[in-house]
Amino acid sequence: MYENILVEKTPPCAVVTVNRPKVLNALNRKTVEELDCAFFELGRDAQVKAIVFTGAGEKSFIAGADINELATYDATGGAAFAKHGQAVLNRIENLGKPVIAAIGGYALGGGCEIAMACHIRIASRKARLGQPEINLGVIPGFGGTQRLARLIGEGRAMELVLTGDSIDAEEALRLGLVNRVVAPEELMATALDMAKKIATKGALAVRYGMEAVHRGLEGTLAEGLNLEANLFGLCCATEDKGEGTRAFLEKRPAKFSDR
Ligand code: CO8
Repeated sequence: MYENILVEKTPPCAVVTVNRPKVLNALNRKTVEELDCAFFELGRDAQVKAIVFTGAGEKSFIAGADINELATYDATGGAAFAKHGQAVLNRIENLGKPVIAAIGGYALGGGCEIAMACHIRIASRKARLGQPEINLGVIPGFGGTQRLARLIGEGRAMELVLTGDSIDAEEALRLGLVNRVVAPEELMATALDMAKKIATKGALAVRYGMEAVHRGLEGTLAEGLNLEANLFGLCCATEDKGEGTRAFLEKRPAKFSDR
């Protein structure tokens, strides 16, 4: 069992909650390790087709890396913790099933970074996002300098990383940092509804769709189009494609088997 996180499975969805509300769900080493194990396990669980990721309490999603631990790192320890965190966030990003961040409050530093490794971000009106590391004399270390620039553009990422200013949910929506802003009481229901909706689709098409969008951004347009065509071809070899097209022609809902 985990000490700092909660994992609730209600197939086809699961909810992962960072559960350290007294420190606004700050990420210490143990929590990062637990997230690594939990997402590894959820990635292999065929019953789970979509995941909602959130933080306990009303005040915070995740207020960053645990500054008590950060204070103790030398160059070697800092690089090791950053690399470990990056590997865990890469695991989330490459899970092959959608992870939806439900951001109820502060998503700062490592919290903003982990939200950016998720595939979709839903924020409550009370959320605040940012990369305040510069105020601590460091820079983002869990991929923030890279994913933020890719999501919102270089100039705007530069401003957030260099000023350390946090922004509210509406500004995050305007910048494309979050997908939607909802009332606080609607946050979990909105995220879960989206997870459930995606879970009704064929898991292979979902995985290939994610891969095409995400990997495609890493190369040229020609490479991305080639990847898309190959993944489209793979979809055409699935039973789900047979079922999806047949169901449409027979005017009934499709029942995908994820094969
Ligand atoms: N780490 C540890 N404890 C924290 C953190 C944190 N990141 N954030 C909040 N807490 C604790 C506070 O110390 C406080 O504890 P206590 O009650 O014992 O005094 C408790 O949570 C409640 O916090 P506040 O009293 O400060 O609550 P406020 O509502 O006044 O303020 C803020 C909320 C604005 C979110 C404020 O707590 C804050 O600024 N927190 C720090 C945010 C931050 O700087 N985050 C970035 C951390 S660095 C980082 O994430 C780098 C990631 C890459 C790491 C690579 C590692 C090498």
